[in-house]
Amino acid sequence: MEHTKGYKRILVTSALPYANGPIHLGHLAGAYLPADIYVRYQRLKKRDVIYICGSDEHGVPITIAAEKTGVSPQEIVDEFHFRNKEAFARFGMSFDYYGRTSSPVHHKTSQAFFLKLHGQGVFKKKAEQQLYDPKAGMFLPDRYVKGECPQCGYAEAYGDQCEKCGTSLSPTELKNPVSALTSEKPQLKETEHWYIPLGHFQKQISDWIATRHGWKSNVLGQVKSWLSDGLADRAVTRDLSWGVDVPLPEAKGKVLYVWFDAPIGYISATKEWAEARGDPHLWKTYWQDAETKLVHFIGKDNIVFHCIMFPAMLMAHGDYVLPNNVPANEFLNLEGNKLSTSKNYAVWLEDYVEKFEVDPLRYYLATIAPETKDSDFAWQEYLTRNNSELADILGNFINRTLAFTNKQFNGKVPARSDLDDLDQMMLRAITKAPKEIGSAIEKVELRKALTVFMDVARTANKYFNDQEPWKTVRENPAKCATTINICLHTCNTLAVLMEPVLPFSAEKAWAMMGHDTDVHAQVWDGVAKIELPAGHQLGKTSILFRKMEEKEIQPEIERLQNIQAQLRGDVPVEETQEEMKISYEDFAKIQLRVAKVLAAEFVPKTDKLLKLHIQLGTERRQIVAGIAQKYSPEQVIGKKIIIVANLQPAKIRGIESNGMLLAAEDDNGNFSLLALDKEVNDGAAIR
Ligand code: B3M
Ligand code: ZN
Repeated sequence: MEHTKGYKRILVTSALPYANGPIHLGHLAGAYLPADIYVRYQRLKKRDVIYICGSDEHGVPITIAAEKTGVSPQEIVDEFHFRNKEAFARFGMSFDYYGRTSSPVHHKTSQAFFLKLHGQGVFKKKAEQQLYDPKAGMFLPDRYVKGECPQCGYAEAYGDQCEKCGTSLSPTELKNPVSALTSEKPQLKETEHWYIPLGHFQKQISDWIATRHGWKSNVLGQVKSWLSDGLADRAVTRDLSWGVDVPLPEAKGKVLYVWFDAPIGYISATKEWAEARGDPHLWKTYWQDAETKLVHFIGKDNIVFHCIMFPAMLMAHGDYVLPNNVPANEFLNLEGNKLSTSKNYAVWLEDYVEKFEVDPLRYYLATIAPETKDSDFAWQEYLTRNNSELADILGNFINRTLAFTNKQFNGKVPARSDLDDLDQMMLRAITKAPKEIGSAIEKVELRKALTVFMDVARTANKYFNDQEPWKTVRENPAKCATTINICLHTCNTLAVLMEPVLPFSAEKAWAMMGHDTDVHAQVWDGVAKIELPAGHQLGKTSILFRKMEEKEIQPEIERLQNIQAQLRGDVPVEETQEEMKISYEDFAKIQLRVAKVLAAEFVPKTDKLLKLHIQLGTERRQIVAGIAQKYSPEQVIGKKIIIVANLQPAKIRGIESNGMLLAAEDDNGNFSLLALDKEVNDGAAIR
């Protein structure tokens, strides 16, 4: 990677996550944690750096999520924008600004961008035949067409891919296609779209890529393969109702393609950041001054957009800087299997932060960052890394040093006198650490940075052992004082050097060293030189890293194993039950019971869901039911209903549901709750 030399400021972005679902560990390891570590380091280096991110709120993924839950796209993005923003904050993500692409500034900015390119004659307008749903009155995105896979015959293949055999498809290849919205047979209908002819930028992109020294080989590999295939025209508009309207009178009902507007979101968010700082023009220096180093952190599936499509847009526009680096990461697997959002095979950040500490996760994820190839998250290894590295090496060194100082020196820094070889060696190790760790972070080699960091703590533990201060305290007090002085000096340095990766522990350690200043505002280069004056009073000592127990992670491991067992078919899954006969034992596992509805209310911002408080004999529970379009709260209060009582608790739109009610629905949409024929007490079992 090119060094920051020669640049006046750094603009760092992380991919804007789609606001259609929560953040999981795969996201963090790919595009977010590495960027946060990089940015925190740059701040300690006292460089002018800003870190921009936000929600990607357009695109078919959002409309699909909206349809699935029966709410509007706006409700979906409102929910996940704030949930994700909050989860990121709890994880210590230090964005300078977290925007959203539904904002008016973004709509204006991306429309102006489109118009500038349009005015310069950059786009090609092409008419073509696309699938149209006459009943829904709309053109169908690829994902909205279903039909038979031409490869394997699977009947439920999507217009962009068959989920059974994995083949990429185009919707016109499907046999017997139907609209996923209405089940109508789609018709071919002509529509017009604007295309960016990427081929026109082929030479400019290739020449620019050739100057990108130090880029990661996985990134260059992908880019070069796209280039050697030859760049094709890409549509930048879509026939959809959700998105940024195409700002042309003849483009009614059309919106910008999400991959056209989303990267412009980096620019709009920077504008909003500048506005919020009361310096509305400040964004321009970050985007338009050649002395800005622009770095995009992304996952590997976004490479083509950040290394070809967006740069081509920026080149065409002409006013903007191009990315200096795009350190894309490979993927993170989970317990040896691919992460899957739809199968719930993931560790969700918002769940994690409810149960565990943040820094051990940041540490473990950074040590397994998928920098050059896919890597694997395993709970057992997470525990081991926490216990044997954070607790036993780093935490142990700091805690034993502080405990010793408290006991033998009343919590005050003892004076240093003559230095022996071991003292010199320890001082050399911490003096060179900032530079070594720093140059690894500069190259976004986080695994290496952490290895060097942990080695300093290892060296420090060995130094403590070899100097045997518990003996010299009696035999040679001056030597003991020198040893402890150097150990404290080392703790002080480690407190700052851990900040990019372990920001919460850094705060704690810094306070334990007796500082009332801000650890996040220290100077990376100077930290090893800070003198702790003899007599300096340390702060209150507490355990820096708690050891974790197996039983804390066991439920997490079991949850993931259960999902895998279901996917393998060892345990029946919902989707396949339709065609499947089940044994009596399986049936007997389901506990059906009578429940009385005590209270009912609409779930805010949805039109399908009711939240019910129910009585089951002596027990009270809450369930969420998708019946709001058929029953009002008043109609169900006081009723006796039938529920599945031993379903695993689930969160529906953030609300805990402890059971599922039963209802019948026919093909005409007639809908009825299951009711009892005679009076029976609530809580009664159904057999
Ligand atoms: N939302 C895709 C993704 O989350 C997309 C990134 C946009 S970055 C401008 O993978
Ligand atoms: Zn197939």
